[in-house]
Parts: sequence; structure tokens; C-alpha cells
Amino acid sequence: MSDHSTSTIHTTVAIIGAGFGGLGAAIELKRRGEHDLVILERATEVGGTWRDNTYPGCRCDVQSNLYSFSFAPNPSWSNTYPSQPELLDYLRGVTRDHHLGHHLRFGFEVASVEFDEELGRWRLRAVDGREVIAANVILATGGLAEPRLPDLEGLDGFEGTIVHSATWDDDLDLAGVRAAVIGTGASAIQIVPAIADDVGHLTVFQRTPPWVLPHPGKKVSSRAKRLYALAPPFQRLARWADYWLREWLVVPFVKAPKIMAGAEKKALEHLHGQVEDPALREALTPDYRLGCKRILMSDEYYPALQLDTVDLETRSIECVTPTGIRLDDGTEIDLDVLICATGFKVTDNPTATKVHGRGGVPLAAAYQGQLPCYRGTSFPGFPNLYMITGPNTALGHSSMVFMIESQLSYIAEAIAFSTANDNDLIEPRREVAAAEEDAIQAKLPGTVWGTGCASWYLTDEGRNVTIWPDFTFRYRQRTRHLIPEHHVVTSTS
Ligand code: N01
Repeated sequence: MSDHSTSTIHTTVAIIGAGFGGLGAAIELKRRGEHDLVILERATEVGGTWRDNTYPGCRCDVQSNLYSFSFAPNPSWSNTYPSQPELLDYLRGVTRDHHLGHHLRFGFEVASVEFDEELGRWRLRAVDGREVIAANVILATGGLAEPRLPDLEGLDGFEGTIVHSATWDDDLDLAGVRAAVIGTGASAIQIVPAIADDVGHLTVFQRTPPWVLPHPGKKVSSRAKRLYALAPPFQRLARWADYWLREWLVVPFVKAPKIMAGAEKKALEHLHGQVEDPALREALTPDYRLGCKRILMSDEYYPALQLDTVDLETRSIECVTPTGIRLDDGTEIDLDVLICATGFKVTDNPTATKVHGRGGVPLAAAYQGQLPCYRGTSFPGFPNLYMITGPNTALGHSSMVFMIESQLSYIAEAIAFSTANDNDLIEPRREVAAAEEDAIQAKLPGTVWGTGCASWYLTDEGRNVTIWPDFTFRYRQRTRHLIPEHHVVTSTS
């Protein structure tokens, strides 16, 4: 990597984002001998989603041993399901252990990523004017990175404090305040029990009840930690047990959603075991297939909703007023703090609107069914550009870290191919990408995600552009190697 001027960096690989995807990409490239790389990060430290989501109670719903890099096991996980602070520490440790510090450029908020046809290179600009010219780009900005505020009239005029789950203010003092949580997804069901005892009063606004299963997490014993440290194969064994126990879930998710009835029974038993009031039970009973939205796990959510200081509100919100929320029936709820646990811009991720390939085509077209994606990673017309957790790579049943590591083999081989050939431009053939995408889309209607609920997996038109509807080992097989005949190569000379 070389600085040709004070503000332009020329590099072989520019990686955008320093979460699991970006850090993993840098490590894999370095392992294969590619050291001319820079990691551009908008924040001031690594961690991605596990740096941003500092809301109380934040925790991963995939096992620690599986939700970590295969090459960097951590024998010290305190719980079988990791908390946000522990995951952030883990990623800081990985950064240190793999000497990524000098590759990192913090505060680089990407304004545009444009393919310069004359140069045959990517030109990246930051909002502060810094520029990077790169032969290859890896977008590792993550699918769940851009918070979505609710589309509610009057939100801007609220005179109290508004906070989103993914931009939590660690100095926010909730003691004694009148607070509300909008949303009942994965973030909300962790926030509600974590703050319920601190606030003066809490109203939880539920639009759709989630399916909630008992939480299987437990403390990792000091004996297990010692064993993992002294004999790493045992931890690898535990990881693969977690992996295969989850992998069979593809059957109910993808092949036969009716099988979800068994898990629904378990979730209803959980609800009935924790909630006695029939009216509250009814309000909390979902009317769609379990798995259509992300399956949630909590032992604390239902008890928290029954505290004297907590109300579940199922009436529709008409608008936000300067002092609180007005419901459709005219009821006014006075509030000091409004917590929006309303999810992320996924299918309309603003990052994709900043990236333009050949002919100025925006990457956002990939989420509108107008640009096929090859193996969730690369796009025709976007040579030498790769997207970590791109379209149709998200999972309902297993670890995204497994998917990320799978993508890295293909990406690293493609980059090595290009650099070995004088930085030739490599991109997937449009017809190959389109055929693969058609095959994925043909599968999705029969899956649990096609059973009729609204979710962040779908575009406004109902197209599922997020989920990988198959076994993850099949995805790994497909991304294990670069298949040259699936690609077009053009010379830059
Ligand atoms: O967001 P969501 P999230 N008025 O989109 C509601 C990962 N994650 O941040 O269901 C009223 O799931 C919306 O209602 P409805 C995980 O992949 C993982 O919770 O659309 N309500 C819904 O209840 C997860 O799936 C972990 O009717 C409104 C909620 O807001 C993903 O992140 C932890 C509304 C949004 O739920 C996103 O989870 C946290 C409105 N105007 C996150 N707009 C773990 O690992 C939206 N809602 C445990």
C-alpha cells in the first residue's frame, strides 16, 4: 500500500468494514500472502455490529463456539451463548493476534465507491475527502448495519430522548423515567428485561407477537474452559456438534415448514408456563409459522412484561407527539424516552446506493431484482468487487461466521488470480449469476420464509433477497474455489 499524495492511498485490496467480515477477509488474504491491503472503517474501533449494538442485554443467539472464527477458537467464553461485550473483546483480540492494526484506517466513512473504467481500478472516496484507489474491493459493511427508525408521523418533534437499539447512548440514565420500546424483535426482547427494573414505567409497543423459545444458554464451567485451553480438539468437537445440531434445521426451514408445528408447541408451552393471564397470553400468541421471522429465545422476556411497571401495548400507534405517543383510539401515553428497536435497513441498505460498477450501475439494483448476484458475493459489471454477506447469504438456522468464512475462499482465490495476472479484471458471467439466482428464487416460496409473514428478509415487493435456502455445507462447497469458466476476465493493460 502506498501514499502517492497526502490524501490518496493506492492499494491492491480495500476492505470496507472491520467487523467479522472485514477482519476475516484481511486475515485470510494475509494467510495467503496478500499483505497490500487496507481496512477502511467508519468508526473508531473494530467490531462491526458487536461494537455498535451496546444496548442493555445484547447477546448473540448462536453458540459461542460456532459464532467465532474456526481458526481462532476462544477457550474462555463465559457462556455457551456470547454476550456483546465478550464478542467485542474477542474481535479486538483477533485483530491484535493477527497484527491487523497497521492495515486499519478509522473514521473512513465511505461516500462513494466507483469503478473507474479508464483506470481499471476502484475509486473510493470518504466523506472527509480522503481517497483510495484499489485493484480489488471487499464490501464488508454487514447486512444489519444501518438502523431503521419507525416511519411514524411526529417522530422528529418528540421533545424527550429518542434512541435506536443499534445506536445506544451508554450515558442514557433510565432510572425512574417513563420509557417505551417500539418493536418486539430480537433486540427488543433483550432490552425489555434488561431495563424493566430500572425505569419508572415501560410501555412495550407490539405490532406482531414474536415466537419465543426457552433460552438454552448456560455458563461454561471452569473445567470445560481448562479442557478447551489444554486440548483444543475438544473445543473443535463441541463446535462441530453445535454445527450439525443446527444444520438439520434446514429440513423444517426449507423443505417442510409444517414440521415447525413441534417447535410452535414448545414455544406455546413456554408462553403458558410463564404467563397466566389469558388476555396477555392471547396478545402474545403469534398467528404465523414459527421461523418465518427470526426465532427468538428468552427466559426473561415474558416475566418482564408482567412486572407492575411494564405494559404491553398492542393498539396501533397513530403518531408521536412532542410529549409521547398517541394511539389510534386517541389515548395519549406520556414518555421521557423512546427506544426504537425497529431493526435495520437491509434490503434497502444505503451502502449499496453508494457503489457503482461499469456504466454507473448502482449495486442497489441487486436488491431490486435487476442485477444478479453470483454466490452471494460478486456481480456482473462489478469487476474485482466482492460483498461479504451479500444477497441470499443470511441464515435462520446457523452461524453467519460460517458463511463469511466460506465466502473468503472464493474471494481470496479470485483476488490471487487477478494479482497473478497483472491485476486483470474478473467478474461473474451474467448468465451464470442469473441462472443461480433464479434457482434460489424458485426455492424460496416453498420455505418457511414464504409462508406469509412480514420480515426484514423481504423487499417491499415480497422478494426474498436475503436468505440462503439450503444447507450451509452446500454453500461452502460452492464457494470453496474460484471457477474460472463462470467468470469473464478482461485485461487492464
Ligand atoms: O429488528 P427486527 P431487531 N411500529 O426487524 C417493529 C439480529 N439480531 O433489531 O414484526 C411498530 O427483527 C417490528 O414489528 P413487525 C437478528 O438477525 C440478533 O430486533 O414488523 N413496530 C418488529 O417487532 C434479528 O433478526 C440478535 O410487526 C414497528 C421490530 O420493530 C435482526 O438483528 C439480537 C415499527 C423490528 O424487529 C434484527 O433484529 C439483535 C413501527 N412503525 C438483533 N417498525 C441476537 O443474536 C418496526 N416495528 C439475539
